[in-house]
Amino acid sequence: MTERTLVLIKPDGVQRLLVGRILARFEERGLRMVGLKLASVDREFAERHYAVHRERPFFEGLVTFITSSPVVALVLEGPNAIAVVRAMVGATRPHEAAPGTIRGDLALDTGQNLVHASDGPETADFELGLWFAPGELFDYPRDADRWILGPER
Ligand code: IDP
Ligand code: MG
Repeated sequence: MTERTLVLIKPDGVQRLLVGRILARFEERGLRMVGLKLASVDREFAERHYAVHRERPFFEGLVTFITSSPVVALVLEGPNAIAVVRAMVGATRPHEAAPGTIRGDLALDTGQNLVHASDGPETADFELGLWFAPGELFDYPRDADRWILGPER
């Protein structure tokens, strides 16, 4: 099933000069980029994005962190994109993230774990709508899809 999912390269990814390498992982996997931008997030927006965590003890720190520098927001599309991207990102706590995942290869701290990725279809819908206007998302054919998704696609 073709899905769309929201990914953020968080402030630590931008500040650590890892944007290109993180984007390359998703691009090489074959996922289609349908939206991409640099964005600066204010407190009110961050609180909406992380609303499900409002009652958590780490909420304040999380909001402060995500507003501390621009982030890269992207929308990726592909078969089972939500699960594929979550698997590529790895476990929330980097010491539990498998080698080969972004967090398992590049991060050590739970608060600074480089990436956000939607965790399910409803979250993805909500987050895409929050971060991107319809006109900022692009539908376009790629010749490589024949080789990435199979001859029927
Ligand atoms: P996820 O990013 O893997 O989906 P969530 O549980 O949705 O993880 O938490 C959102 C973000 O909040 C995490 O990526 C991490 O940056 C931060 N966070 C989660 N748990 C903790 C914690 O126990 N201490 C500090 N920060 C946390
Ligand atoms: Mg989450």
